[in-house]
Amino acid sequence: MRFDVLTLFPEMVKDAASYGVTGKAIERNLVELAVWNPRDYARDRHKTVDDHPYGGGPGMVMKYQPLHDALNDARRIGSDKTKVVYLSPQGKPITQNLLSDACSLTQLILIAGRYEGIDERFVEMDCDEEWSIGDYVISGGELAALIVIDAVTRLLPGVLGDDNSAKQDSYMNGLLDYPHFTRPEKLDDSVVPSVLMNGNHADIDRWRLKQSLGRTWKRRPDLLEKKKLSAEQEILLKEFIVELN
Ligand code: 9D3
Repeated sequence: MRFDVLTLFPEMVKDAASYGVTGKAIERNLVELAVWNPRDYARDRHKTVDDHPYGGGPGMVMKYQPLHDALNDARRIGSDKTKVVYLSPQGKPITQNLLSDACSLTQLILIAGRYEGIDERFVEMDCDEEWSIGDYVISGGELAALIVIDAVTRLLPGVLGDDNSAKQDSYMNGLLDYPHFTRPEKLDDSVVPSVLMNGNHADIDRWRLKQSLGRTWKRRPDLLEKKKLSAEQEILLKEFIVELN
């Protein structure tokens, strides 16, 4: 899998991706990351990449030509399954399912905008999809591109240990995570739940699943409404609710 990011801040993307899971995946050649700066494709001597919006109004808009020429170079790398995605607040909200589907691509080209946005004709003519990271405002597409790169990379074969990916499969599936504890056993008056100290792994699994169900019920009821619970899960959630009272 390769990621190509069109951005006015290429170092921001390269640097941030060099840490942790994404950094390791790049080092191990499990993914490739290249950045393309539209400014390198500007044709005037001031290397202009933005201009005033037609119709007036505040801010600036990224010009078509530098984006188009940068994208053509990114495409010239050549890959059999390429998608071009513009990251914007107007996009389809990103979900784990959308990102899972992206894993079957061999090249994902991400367009990070700055200023008020980009010329709409680039979205229409050059991009395949428009994605958003959620209903809040950030200052440009770079952090959104990094989120996509991070979340997709974690799903690629060989990136996470077997241990971790199995866990991801069972718990990612529509429930929030259970609480975690490590040493020491006692912090002032707060102690680790005793079930975790007894070494009974069936009890521990049941407790964790109950916590996951209970937290999801309390904090994200929207997730539970979408999910069909098994008979055992229904019982555990009822127990959680009873134990609350
Ligand atoms: C405050 C400016 N807004 C005027 C109504 C428009 C606006 C333009 C550009 C808002 C944000 C941005 C920059 N945002 C992104 O590039 C972006 C983004 C986001 O802000 N929210 C959620 N997902 C994304 S993906 C890219």
